[in-house]
This record gives sequence, structure tokens and C-alpha cells, in this order.
Amino acid sequence: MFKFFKEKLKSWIGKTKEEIEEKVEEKKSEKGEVEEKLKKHPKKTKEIEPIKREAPTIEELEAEKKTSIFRKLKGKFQYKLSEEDFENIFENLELLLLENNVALQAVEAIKSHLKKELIGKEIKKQEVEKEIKEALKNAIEEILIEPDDILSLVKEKQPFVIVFFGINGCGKTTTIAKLANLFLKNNISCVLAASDTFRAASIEQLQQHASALGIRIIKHNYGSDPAAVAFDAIKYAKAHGIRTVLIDTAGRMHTQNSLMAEMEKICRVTQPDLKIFVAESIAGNDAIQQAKTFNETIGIDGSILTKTDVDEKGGTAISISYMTKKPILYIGTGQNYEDLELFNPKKFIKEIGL
Ligand SMILES: Nc1nc2c(ncn2[C@@H]2O[C@H](COP(=O)(O)OP(=O)(O)OP(=O)(O)O)[C@@H](O)[C@H]2O)c(=O)[nH]1
Ligand SMILES: [Mg+2]
Repeated sequence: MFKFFKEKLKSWIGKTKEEIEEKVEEKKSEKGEVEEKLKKHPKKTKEIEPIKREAPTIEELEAEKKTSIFRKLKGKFQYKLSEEDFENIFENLELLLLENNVALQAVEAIKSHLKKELIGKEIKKQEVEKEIKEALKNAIEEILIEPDDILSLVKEKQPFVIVFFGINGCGKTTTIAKLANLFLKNNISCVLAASDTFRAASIEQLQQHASALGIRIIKHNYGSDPAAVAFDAIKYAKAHGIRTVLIDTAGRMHTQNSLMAEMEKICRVTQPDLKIFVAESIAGNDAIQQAKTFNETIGIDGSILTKTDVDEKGGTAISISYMTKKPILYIGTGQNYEDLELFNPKKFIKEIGL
């Protein structure tokens, strides 16, 4: 998971560390030169001496220590990053982030955070790596949003209605089955709504999951109104004391206006408690535009990122969080029912090596 991103970041941090360390070395040799000069011209310091009275007091010695050139230079084993240095090191990071599916807007946000945190900061030679990592970690942490625990959230209302949207094949149906499995394990009953009445075999696919999990599915015929199926599933849950309703919908491209309008209708009719955008972690830039359009159309409450197990990059999580300003709720980590993890920003950051 995210191996490519991790390796690239590691090599950038290593390179940046070397660059900054070189600058510290330059400063050190500057210090050496000044010391040499002072040694070569001892008279100059002597000339200042006569101003002093007899032996200096301890206070005077202390004051002199503070202002002496030697004292000032002593601290120069550290380096203050200038705006120019920052732009130089950021150029490579910018490319690296873009290459790893971090959206341009999110890259800009990371840049402005790093600028604030790093420019003008005294960085000690032995702490260069730590400082860069820490700053980058903070910048990414600022974008990622800690998700609410859905298992507690669903207890707030009965039935609690969750609808899933996303493009074709992104993993909606599988994710619904995974979530239903998680609910059942936590003694939360659920019913599935087969509101994908469009794709061939979609109802049978959901039926298979329902049978495997031992739960009820509400279905109509192919071509029927998806909103009506969802409405019936909610009615069923109300009548049978079922705590959650999970609505499966047909895959739709964000560019298909009629399908986007249909999605609005499903939301209008069912008044869902959670509208979840499902996206493939591997989709990269495509997922970013999808997230933006889906969010603008129905106002999503959060996202689920599938197929992170086959994603070497990982930046999609940062991009979607930034574009929607809504949390990533779960990540899909495989094809089995158990392969669903609550999204943890801290764990994500560790996963990319920060
Ligand atoms: N490796 C991996 N595969 C996944 C994951 N989630 C879903 N898949 C696979 O992705 C494929 C598509 O999953 P579906 O759940 O059918 O996707 P969908 O969005 O419902 O597809 P449509 O209904 O056709 O729009 C299946 O082969 C799933 O097994 C995941 O987290 N990891
Ligand atoms: Mg499906």
C-alpha cells in the first residue's frame, strides 16, 4: 500500500536533508574564516582592551560573552531557511506530490503550510530530517479529517439510511456488503436496497451478498425507479425494526447529467442520513473531479476509498479530503468482507513514511 509514494517521499527528504546540511556546512566554514581572520589580527581585539578598567566583573564577562562575535557564531551549526531555499526544495516536492495523485489545489495548501512553518526557522544540522518530516506531516494532517465512528452514528436514528454513489465499478456494491458485515458483527441490523436497477446482473450481485450475510434485500424489476426501491426498503426497515438501510445505486459518471439528476431524486425521496461517495484510490485525478462534482450536486457527507490494497500512490485520500472538506470514512483494503478499515489520518501518514 502506497509504496511508491513512500519511497519517493523518503528520497526527497534524504535529498533535502543533504542540501540543508550543506548550507549548514557553508555557514560553519564562514565561521571558521572569521575565526582565522581574528587570529591573524590579534591587535584589533587588543586595541579594544584598554577601554576596560581593571579585571572585569562577572556581570561584565557575562555581558561580553553574549555580544562577542564568537558567541554569535557559536549557534551557526544551524541554518535559517530563506524563501529562495524553500522554493528550490519545494519544486521537487511539488512534482512528487502531483505524481502521487495529490491534486494541485491540495499541493498549494501543503505549500502554504510548509512556507509558514519552515521559512525563517532555525534548523539544527542534526534535526534537519526531523523538522522537514514534521512540517510535512503537519501539512497533510491539516487536510485529512478524522472521521466519525459510523457504528456510534447509526445509533442516533432508526432507521439510519445510508446511500452510496460513485462511478461504474468503483466498488459500491462490495463496500455495502463489507459495511453490512461490520454492522452485523456489531449487532446492528440492516436491509439492502437494490436501487441499481440499471446494470445487468446488479440485483443478483447484491442478492448474493445478502444471502451470504443472511440479510434481507428489497428489490424491484430492472428499469424501475431507484428512488422507489429505496423508499420501499426504508418502509420495510420501519415496519420490521431494522436499524439501518444501505442503498446500492447504479454507477454514474459525473458528466452524465440525467444520472446526476437521478441521484438528486434518490436523495430527495429518501432523505438519507449519510450520503457516501465511493471512489477508487487508484483513480487519481479522475476521482478528484468526480468527488468535486458529486459533492456539488448532492453535498456528500464523506467518502470511502476502495482498492487501497492495490494503490502504490495514495495521494487520492489527500485530494478528496481537500476537495470535499469531508472525511474519508473507510478504506477498502481487499475483496473480502473483512477488508474494510476505519480511515485513520495518523495511520495514513505513517503508511507514507512520515
Ligand atoms: N482489491 C480490491 N478490490 C475491490 C475493493 N473493493 C471492490 N473491489 C473489486 O472491484 C470490483 C467492482 O466492485 P463492485 O462492488 O461491483 O463495484 P460497483 O461500484 O458496485 O460497480 P457497478 O455497480 O458496476 O457500478 C469487484 O471485482 C470488487 O471485488 C477493494 O477494496 N480492493
Ligand atoms: Mg454495483
